[in-house]
Amino acid sequence: MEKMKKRVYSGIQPTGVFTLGNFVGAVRGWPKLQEEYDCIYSVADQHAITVRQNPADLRRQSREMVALLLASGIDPQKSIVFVQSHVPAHAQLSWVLGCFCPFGDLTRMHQFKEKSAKHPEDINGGLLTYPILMAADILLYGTDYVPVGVDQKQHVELTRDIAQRFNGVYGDVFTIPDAMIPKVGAKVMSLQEPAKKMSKSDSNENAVVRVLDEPDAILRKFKRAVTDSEGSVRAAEDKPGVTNLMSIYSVCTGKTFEEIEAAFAGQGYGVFKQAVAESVIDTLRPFQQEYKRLLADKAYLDGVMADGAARAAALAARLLTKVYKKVGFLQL
Ligand code: AQP
Repeated sequence: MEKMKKRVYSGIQPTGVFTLGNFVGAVRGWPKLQEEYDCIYSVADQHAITVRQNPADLRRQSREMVALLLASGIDPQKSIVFVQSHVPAHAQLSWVLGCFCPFGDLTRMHQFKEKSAKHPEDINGGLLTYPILMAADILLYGTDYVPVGVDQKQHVELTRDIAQRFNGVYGDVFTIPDAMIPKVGAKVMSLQEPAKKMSKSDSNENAVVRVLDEPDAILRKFKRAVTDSEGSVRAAEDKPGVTNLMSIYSVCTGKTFEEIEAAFAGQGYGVFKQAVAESVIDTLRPFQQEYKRLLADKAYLDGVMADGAARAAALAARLLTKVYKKVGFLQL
């Protein structure tokens, strides 16, 4: 695939308002990449149905997710923003790639294990083959870099394996992508169970800060955040709660861990939690205002989605045709 700039691809599931984890680990970094790279950002509704969704909610949340992405600073003139199910090539390539992915590799994925444990009543095939669809998302566009949180690293590695296996048989069809993981904030943890990542679908609202939460809710959640009994603001493996709050504060203020430790030395967690909450409120304020403005303009959002889908489909069709020819599907 001919490209002027290196290509970036990433996606987010429209499973609800995204969390501070999604924001800090992934979405916040996406707008900055637009100048240097050709960026494609998708609302991954096909991934979302691996867990049962209410159809009306999924539809609404898909449009809202587009507004959330634009509010974060993604410019649909510079980047392609689209909804995954609007470009059928993702599902089409996914089938082919599934035939190049050993079953055992899929059962080893952390996310499959975690989501199977979380939804024992519905361990469906989509939950297992999710990484194949993700590989198709990435490989369809000749992607060089995939900006994601660290929880998705294993899936990007599997994508590389699939691409290399396919290229080994048919020549250089796929670009081999690299994950792009932020140095700080790559895994924001739950405020209530700091050993677990913060997740959109967590049923305990105190554990999750959502990017549209009102300031008083943000303050309340941080005040209730689980820490430890030591009372000193310092990062350590056996202090996951405090370390998590320090990462969040570091991302929101640009301060290093050393600077944070020095600034809060001798002060209790109460003062620190207040400061973390205020830094998050300040970071999210402009984003929240822009989101409200965008969501009021449904026609504009629908136009962005239609334009994005057309541009993505045109790119995807080229690569899919090449793959179909390579594997021997009869061309009419
Ligand atoms: N806690 C996190 N810290 C840092 N990055 C995170 N990401 C997710 N959680 C954290 C990154 O956000 C991007 C989009 O994620 P997703 O919507 O594809 O789904 P996910 O990884 O399954 O996120 P959630 O919030 O846990 O969703 P649900 O609850 O619906 O399953 C990815 O780049 C991810 O790395």
